[in-house]
Amino acid sequence: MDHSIHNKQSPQFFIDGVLRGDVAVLSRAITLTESTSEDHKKLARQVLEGIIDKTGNSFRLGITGVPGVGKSTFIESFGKEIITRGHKLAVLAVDPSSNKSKGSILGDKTRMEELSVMENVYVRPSPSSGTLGGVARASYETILLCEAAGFDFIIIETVGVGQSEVTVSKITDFFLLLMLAGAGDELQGIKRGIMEMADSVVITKADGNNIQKARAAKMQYESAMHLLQPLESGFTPKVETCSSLENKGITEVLDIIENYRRHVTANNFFLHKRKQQQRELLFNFLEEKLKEKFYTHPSVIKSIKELEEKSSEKGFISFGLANDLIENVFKNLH
Ligand SMILES: Nc1nc2c(ncn2[C@@H]2O[C@H](COP(=O)(O)OP(=O)(O)O)[C@@H](O)[C@H]2O)c(=O)[nH]1
Ligand SMILES: [Mg+2]
Repeated sequence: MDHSIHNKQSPQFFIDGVLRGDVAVLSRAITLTESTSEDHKKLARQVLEGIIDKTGNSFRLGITGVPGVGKSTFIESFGKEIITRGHKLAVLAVDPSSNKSKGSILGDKTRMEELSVMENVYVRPSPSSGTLGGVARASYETILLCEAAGFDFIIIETVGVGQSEVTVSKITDFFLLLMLAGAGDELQGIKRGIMEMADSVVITKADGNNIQKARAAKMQYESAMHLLQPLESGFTPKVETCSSLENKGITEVLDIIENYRRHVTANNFFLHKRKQQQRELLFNFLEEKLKEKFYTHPSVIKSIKELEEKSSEKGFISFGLANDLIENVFKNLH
């Protein structure tokens, strides 16, 4: 990330640049939304307000799977197919490894060398540090900016460890889970919950000696997915195998996603889900802010300390006093 830029420009400079599809300005606008400086935050808010009418018109695809499963390689190959079908593609990589050592896990292909230099493609690493709500908000705002800049297909790559994939599933229209054949669910860190969130599964690296294993895995996952609850979308999750290196199974995956898109557009689930997501993001944000404001307020810190002392004197927690503390905070609200 380029910290040397100084954002002395007016909100209109960013708004015009983003709407023009100028990726240099787009990148700077995204950096603003990620900034912790109050000036930048204010500017970012003005920019977002200025572009919001031009957002929403895209398909947002979340891709997850353990490190090394082949997400970045898949996106290289899959992204080219998306471009061939006439889309403008933005790829946001939520990759914790990119911050740390440049030497990466299992030959990581985060940079997507070929795809990132293609016309109509924009590749951007996203921040993966900070609170879940923070990552969700920053990624969501990045999506909005990319949409305003004319990108109508957005891919978010996330690592299937920890909670980041849950976050990503909350800001995307379709959630694709990549799996390795024969690695065992436990080894892949994939919990049942993640499978339940997946709109479809792709078994990667179905090439060479791995083809048979991949086919067997496909059948296993197909039957496993049948045991799960039907999805709210009314769409039956599909399982596909692919080889990103040999470019096999890639168009099939895009066909699945386009079928899904037609399906949820026809039954209105597409908009319904986006509205639900917006509501959830809003409440997550409010909860996080509320907590932060509360626990960092000097008089709350003081009151809590007193509360702890009184509770230990009495030998029990005084919920009454805790309640008074909250009531005091809200006393002045009308
Ligand atoms: N044989 C084979 N190897 C692959 C395929 N896709 C990815 N790989 C390799 O798997 C390793 C990890 O890939 P990468 O895309 O960085 O995985 P990510 O961590 O999930 O993003 C790299 O060495 C890739 O070359 C594939 O389709 N076939
Ligand atoms: Mg990767």
